[in-house]
Amino acid sequence: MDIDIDDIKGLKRILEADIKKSSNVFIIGHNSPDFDSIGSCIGLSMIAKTFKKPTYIIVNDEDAKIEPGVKKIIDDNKEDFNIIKNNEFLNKKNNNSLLIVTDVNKDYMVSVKDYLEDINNIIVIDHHMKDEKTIKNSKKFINLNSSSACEIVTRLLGYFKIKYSTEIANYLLAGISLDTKRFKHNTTAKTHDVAEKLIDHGADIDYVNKLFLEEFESYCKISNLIINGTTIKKYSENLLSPIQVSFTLNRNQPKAIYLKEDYAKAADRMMKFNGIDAAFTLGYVDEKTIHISARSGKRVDVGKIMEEVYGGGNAQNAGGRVESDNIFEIEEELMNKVYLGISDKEDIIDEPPVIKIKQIKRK
Ligand SMILES: [Mn+2]
Repeated sequence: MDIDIDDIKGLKRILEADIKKSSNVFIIGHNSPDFDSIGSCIGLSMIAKTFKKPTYIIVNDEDAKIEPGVKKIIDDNKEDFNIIKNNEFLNKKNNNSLLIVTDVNKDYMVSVKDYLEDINNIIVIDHHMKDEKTIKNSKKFINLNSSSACEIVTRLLGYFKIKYSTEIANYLLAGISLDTKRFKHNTTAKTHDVAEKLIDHGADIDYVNKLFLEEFESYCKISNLIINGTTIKKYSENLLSPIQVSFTLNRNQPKAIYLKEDYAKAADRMMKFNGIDAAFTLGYVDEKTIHISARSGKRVDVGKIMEEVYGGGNAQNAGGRVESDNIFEIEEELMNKVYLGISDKEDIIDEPPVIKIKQIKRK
């Protein structure tokens, strides 16, 4: 059955009744969590915890793919708020579990999409438009006038008269600040009212801005790496649809050290460009160790290419390490491996139009 909840006091009543009658409570936001998603999860978890129910927040994304500001919030709260992955959710859920979905209402945007039918009680709290993919058989409070899920959750905390820490006030303010682009969009009198309450609770706009800055600096660092250090090779005679592979490394400062996660993010970001079939990013993680992150779509098996020398992984996602003080030599070797890997028919997953390779085309 689908129930629409029209007002926030109604939502409060339903939350209270449903939390009380459930054996445990799971809270989930959207995949690739942002500040609004994680902040509202933590706020809702505060509410469920006041009813002394085992309460868990599900974040199933790989650590390396979570933005640094959000990752910091998750790391700092992992234990206090039982932040778990899908597998633990599957172990702990039962017929009396309550699932609260926040900052999202489409089924394909939550990591537990395939298990929604197993959950008897789902409450969706969101500020985005509904469509045909909106989670079925749930109670929904969807308020398009709210700036953010954190705005809704901050109001709920007020109605429940729950005290919360300065840190939590900061997370909620970060969520509102993100979704309103720092109070410039979708901002109503209620948004300001809620922000004032958070500041009363000790929220500090400087702290919130610092969280944003961390995201921004990391974004720029990876953009620079991509812009200044990417070369693209075509590995095919088929002019209509050549296999295109990108190789990214810091060519101006080849000895520069980055975090392993940065290489993964750069490769992920390269894969978003149309026509890139595989992306390799390489660089140092300490003075002598080179890390390689490899990603691909359907046409190249990067796991196979990587496993030969440097490491391993699966067809779409692989990585590895090698010790060397000449990164360009390693890149050259990698390009050869890719060439050999692609020319071996077995390495082409999901057979595309016939691909013949005679030589690597160089720029
Ligand atoms: Mn949001």
